[in-house]
Amino acid sequence: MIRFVRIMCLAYVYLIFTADASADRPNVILVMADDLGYGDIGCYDGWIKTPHIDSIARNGVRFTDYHSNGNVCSPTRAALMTGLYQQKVGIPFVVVAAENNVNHFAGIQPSETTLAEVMKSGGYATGIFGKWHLGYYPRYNPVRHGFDEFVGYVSGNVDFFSHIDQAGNLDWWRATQLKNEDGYSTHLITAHATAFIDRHANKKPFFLYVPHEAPHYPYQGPADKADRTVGGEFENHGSRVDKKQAYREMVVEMDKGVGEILKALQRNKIEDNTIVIFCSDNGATSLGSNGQLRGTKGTNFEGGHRVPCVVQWPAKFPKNKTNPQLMLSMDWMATILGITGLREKCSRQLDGHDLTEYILETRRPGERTVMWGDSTLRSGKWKLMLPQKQHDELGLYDLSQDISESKNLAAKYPAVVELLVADLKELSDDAEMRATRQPVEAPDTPNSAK
Ligand SMILES: [Ca+2]
Repeated sequence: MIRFVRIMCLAYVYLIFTADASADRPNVILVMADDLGYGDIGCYDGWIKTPHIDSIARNGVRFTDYHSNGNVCSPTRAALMTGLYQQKVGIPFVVVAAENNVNHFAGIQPSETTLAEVMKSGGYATGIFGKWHLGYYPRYNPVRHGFDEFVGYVSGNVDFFSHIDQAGNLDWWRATQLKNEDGYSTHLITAHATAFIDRHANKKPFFLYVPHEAPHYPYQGPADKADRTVGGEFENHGSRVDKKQAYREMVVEMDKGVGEILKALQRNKIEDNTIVIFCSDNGATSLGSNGQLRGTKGTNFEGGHRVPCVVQWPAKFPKNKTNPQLMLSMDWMATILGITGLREKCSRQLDGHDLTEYILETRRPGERTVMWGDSTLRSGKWKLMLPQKQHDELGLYDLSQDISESKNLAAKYPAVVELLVADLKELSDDAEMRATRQPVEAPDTPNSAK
């Protein structure tokens, strides 16, 4: 009898605990800018005033050693959505709009497990509003990869007003239906995101992914007009002469959108238990600023992938902290699944790490070994670059002393080079061996409403 009572008590405690754990699970909002650099925004001493993004840093944690997985769009998004190196997802390159390029047919394959799929299977409502860039064909659509709702575009960029991609096709979707809307894309993305929050607040928990277009080209501010027409001739980067000023306007408008999201959380009284992450998908072009970092988008110098990232979770995370832990886009999946208790729902071994203890500062910053493509490795303070684009010699940099990568120490430390070259080969060979293969022709009918 005593044993029976004890078992019943344990069962009761277990039920209370799991019910509470479920009720307490935080909402998660992941806002990502497109091509925003380390030296662009206020809380990174940048040249553009961004009070709303800065408020997340004040209310939470600002990372100084956060990196996009890729130095261009699609690879970072592939890693962010799967928690894996982009090579393993078969997307180490940009999925392009032009159909005469075989990379046009690539995308996120049905065999992958996405962050959205796991969150959805764990009872979360899921939505994405903005840029997908993980495949043009219906099988690649976000609603086929764990998102309940999708409004936005699947290519790398659209006209901010006409929503036409750089191949001259209309690219604005509601789930799998091509359905244009009137408005400046930054405003539309924000409006859909805040409406999603209003719809789902205080029901079941939600995962909201807000991949903004700003400040990617075409450089168009909110007061401009459409440049692109279907089948027309246009300059991809837009018709504005003062492109740097347009860039600033685009970032300011995105920052206001972040403010609208924060206001929606306050309006619904869910700010305290909602994790809000803001980050970028790669470094800035020469139009923006990567601060003191060398290189730009498209290169493996720090300016190509060390980017802004701030996060707040008022209920649990510390406030107004600067965090030096090395972190990559692919770490968010393991971190979010760890926090929400959904890790066991994902059967894959992830490349990303759960960094919650580092964010909480219950663990001191730790050294890691990570790669960018098959040519660049970071291990602790060391950065190895094999000969590559804009770097035709082998490079070794000590980032603890030389964040601008100005002194190549390869000749001085040949033993370190040898060790890191071997580490990179091992990591890279493993990723290549496990890589998902991509189709070399159209996998299904484009623009269909299947
Ligand atoms: Ca980008």
